[in-house]
Amino acid sequence: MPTRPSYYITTPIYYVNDVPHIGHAYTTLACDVLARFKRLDGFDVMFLTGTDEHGQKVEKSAVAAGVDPLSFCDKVSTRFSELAVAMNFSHDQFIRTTEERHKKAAQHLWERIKSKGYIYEDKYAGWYSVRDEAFYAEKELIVGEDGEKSAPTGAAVEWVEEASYFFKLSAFADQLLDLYKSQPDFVMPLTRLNEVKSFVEGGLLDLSISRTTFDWGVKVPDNEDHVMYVWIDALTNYLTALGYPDETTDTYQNFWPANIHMVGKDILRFHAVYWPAFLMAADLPLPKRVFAHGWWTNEGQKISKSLGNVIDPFELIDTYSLDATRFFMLREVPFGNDGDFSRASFVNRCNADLANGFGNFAQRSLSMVHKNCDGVVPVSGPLTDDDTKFLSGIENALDGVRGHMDCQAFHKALDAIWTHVSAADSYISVAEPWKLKKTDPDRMATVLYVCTEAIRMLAILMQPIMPDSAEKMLDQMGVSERGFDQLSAKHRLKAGHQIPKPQGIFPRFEHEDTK
Ligand code: ME8
Repeated sequence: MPTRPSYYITTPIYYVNDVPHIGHAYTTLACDVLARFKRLDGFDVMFLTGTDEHGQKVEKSAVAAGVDPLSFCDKVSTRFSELAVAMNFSHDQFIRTTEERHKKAAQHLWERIKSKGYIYEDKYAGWYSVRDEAFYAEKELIVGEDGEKSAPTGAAVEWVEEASYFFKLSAFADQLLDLYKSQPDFVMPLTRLNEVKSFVEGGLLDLSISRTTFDWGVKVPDNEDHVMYVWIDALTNYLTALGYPDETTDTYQNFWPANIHMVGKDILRFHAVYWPAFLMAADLPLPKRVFAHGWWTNEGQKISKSLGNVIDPFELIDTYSLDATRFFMLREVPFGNDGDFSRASFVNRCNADLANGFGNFAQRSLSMVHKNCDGVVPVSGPLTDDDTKFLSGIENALDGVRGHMDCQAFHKALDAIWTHVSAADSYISVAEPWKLKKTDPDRMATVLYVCTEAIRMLAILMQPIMPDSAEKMLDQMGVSERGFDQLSAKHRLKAGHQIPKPQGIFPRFEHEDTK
């Protein structure tokens, strides 16, 4: 039996120091859309998300909340899994770094890197940012007017001196540069690749990979005084989920190396420099791609708890529906760029593309079928050239959409689909089936058949982005086979299926100030 190609996609695992917001929902949504797309396209997919629960930042938040770190993690991690349910994410696993299997994997990877001679003991004296959970070199810091130093991200830094194990990162500069050269799509988009390259070209210092001044972390093997630096612990999660250190399982064999690690631009260095270097040191295969997307701001401002402008994805879903929320996030901003969230653009975009666009076309067509064709999918007469051209346009859209999905250009994939929504609108406006009932009922039946068939194919294509709405639409039409292989003239909609009175799927929203 031919085996299906495999596809392994991961989100960052989110810190549990804070509850989830739109940024977290965004990254996982992008992965969810890709995972759903690949499954419908015949791939065997492993989609991983989860929470990052160790480190000083999480420990401090637990202390501030007055609870022990694990109870704190249990509580906040649950909020992330609730978000995954609310957003209808289709992940195969939700990993937590406090799980035993993960501790075992992280310790194994450590020992393996150590056995190859890339870990040594010394003392760290330098700058650390708890907010970023990152070490910074002196030359990277920004000095404010008052002489205060901060991280390039704006986060506070503190001077740290403690016993530490080090990873010989400096030994991997050439291999990393070779990697970026021989596999230029290892980091995407291109601007991010350039950033990573210049960071490595600027010289790599060895990396401190253990801490001794707190103990909320995975213990370093054979030295209980040290806990692992949270990033070496966290990055290992991508292996843990596949059963590492057992490399013989089918799951590990099928899915490692990962096809894509999706991350925000803030954590690119960890994924595109440190992670491949750890894997090179351990002599393990490297992931195929790290994609770093852009940053959401809220009405022009950085999103932050202290500014009180965090966008709550649960609230968006309650206010605007799940699928409108999913659609807006990936349709509005070119994936990779920064994007500004505003309710006005949310309402405009969803009204134009969903309520007035696809929703209106589907509602009009299916209502006419219901009213004029005894509620059943009509029998089509011979198709005109225009009918065939319109339908084959949608049929052939998959290749273009696939190409965009393969380079994570979600906005282009949606654009490609919406070109056909506009074509559908023009088709029905020109064919005017409402005028044909008396003059040419056979032609009316054919036009309505073509419209219904277009809805079937468009709904199939839209499943990854709006799974609930597409499902409702396909249910209404009695379509049970929904894979992308169904986008072909061979699988045309059967006449005779009873269509219930159509329910509007996409509501029209009002602007806040006109309510
Ligand atoms: O960095 N816009 O976790 P984290 C877009 N635990 N995306 C955003 C965003 C925004 N305003 N804010 C957050 C960590 N994100 C580590 C990861 S992985 C082995 C360990 C998203 O909770 C974006 O994906 O700080 C970003 O990279 C991630 O949340 C950071 O999540």
